Amino acid sequence: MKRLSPGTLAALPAEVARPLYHREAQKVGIVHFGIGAFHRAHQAWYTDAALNLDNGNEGDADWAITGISLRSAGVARQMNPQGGLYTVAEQSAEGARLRIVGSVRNVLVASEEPDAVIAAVAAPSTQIVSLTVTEKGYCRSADGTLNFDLAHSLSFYYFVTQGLLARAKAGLGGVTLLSCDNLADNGAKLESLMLQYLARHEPDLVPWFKANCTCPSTMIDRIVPATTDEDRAMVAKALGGLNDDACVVTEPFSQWVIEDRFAGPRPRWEAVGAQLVSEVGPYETAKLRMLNGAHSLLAYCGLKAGYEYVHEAIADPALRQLATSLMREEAAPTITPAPGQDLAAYAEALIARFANPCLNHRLIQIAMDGSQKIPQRWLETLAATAAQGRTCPAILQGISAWIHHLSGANGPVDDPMADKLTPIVARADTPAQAATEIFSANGPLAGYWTPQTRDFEAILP
Ligand code: CS2
Repeated sequence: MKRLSPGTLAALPAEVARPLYHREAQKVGIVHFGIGAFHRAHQAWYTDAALNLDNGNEGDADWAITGISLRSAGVARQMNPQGGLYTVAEQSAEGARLRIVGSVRNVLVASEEPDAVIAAVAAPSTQIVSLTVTEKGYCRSADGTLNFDLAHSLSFYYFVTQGLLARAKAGLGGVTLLSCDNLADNGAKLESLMLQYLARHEPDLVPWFKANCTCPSTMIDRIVPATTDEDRAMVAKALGGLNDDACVVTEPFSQWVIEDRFAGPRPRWEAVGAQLVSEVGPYETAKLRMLNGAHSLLAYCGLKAGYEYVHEAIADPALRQLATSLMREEAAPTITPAPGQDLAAYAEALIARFANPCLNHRLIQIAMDGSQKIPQRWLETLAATAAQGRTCPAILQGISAWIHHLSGANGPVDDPMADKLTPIVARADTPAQAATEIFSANGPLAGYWTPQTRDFEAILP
């Protein structure tokens, strides 16, 4: 079967939207670390729209993206033979809408071509280095500082540093480092971690970095399940029989709130739906504590109840009630909304998004890396609520189900801290005992929240 590529683009069915700009004429303006499904359905999709800007406006120019995979060659093999082209299929009960995205120029595998990655960061046309490396990709220790054993020569820190060093030597300007991961205060965190790395490995670059680079915070939101063979078959059919190995399936909804603090030029993302604001905090906190908090709750409690997908779990009245309580009664009261931000309406919209019957979003996908996700999704809410003299029964039920997950109930535990967490759970007599140890002052998740006995008595057997 033929494959999607620049040469087969003209053969696509007319209803499939495609790039209207001259792809080859664009310079690479963005280098992106972590070119997984999420980036392809989100930032690359916004950038493609900015390059298009077809409402009578001329598109932006020179924002092509070079994607970087740190280790795996899988995405490069999917995308490079297709000239970087891929399909974004938006799926809902109303049907599917397909668009071919053209903003990605190529994918480099850092472990195979490290010099090319450094050269991409150092190229004069590069203005933005963005990241979706997941929570664990930031290589933090339990106390939030940089773990230098993890941040070695195959981490983004190394490649960004080498690229910036070359820029400084060549007398080029700095870049904007744009974290697009689900961390609280992701820009400030990235800046602090980057400075810790530079102070140890390239101290002379610290003043240049401070003077020439910025790290804005972002809130990114779009539900993007891992692509399956069925998804690829559905897309091939809709493309009139062309295979697309790099396609992604997502929901119609998307949101991107970006702190407008760039070191240099940026695409006109605000013209294609992104919100450029001075303060991302309230959006980011609401998204992490409500959407992601409810997601993790549905994942652990849903798996315990025998479900496989998010839409199945949210259809269960008891789990739906639990997710609603977490969002409305536990998380929302800890958030100071921005003007016009309606948290009750947000919770309602989230329930509807979780119920999308056309997205096969696996609970086990959300359940991975719990140790990296739970602090900003649950523990910050628990700590803020405890300070107000209240407790969070829904989140505590989530913690109980997470401990059940750590016992291996849903298969091998996929978490960078599994070697610390699973032995605690294995030797504890009760989930309450395991939780007490995990969150205690010497435990693997110390420092976020200290459970009180009353927290567990009511919930955990
Ligand atoms: C999910 C997120 O996998 C997970 O942990 O909670 O990836 C979620 O789908 C996105 O943050 C939605 O924007």
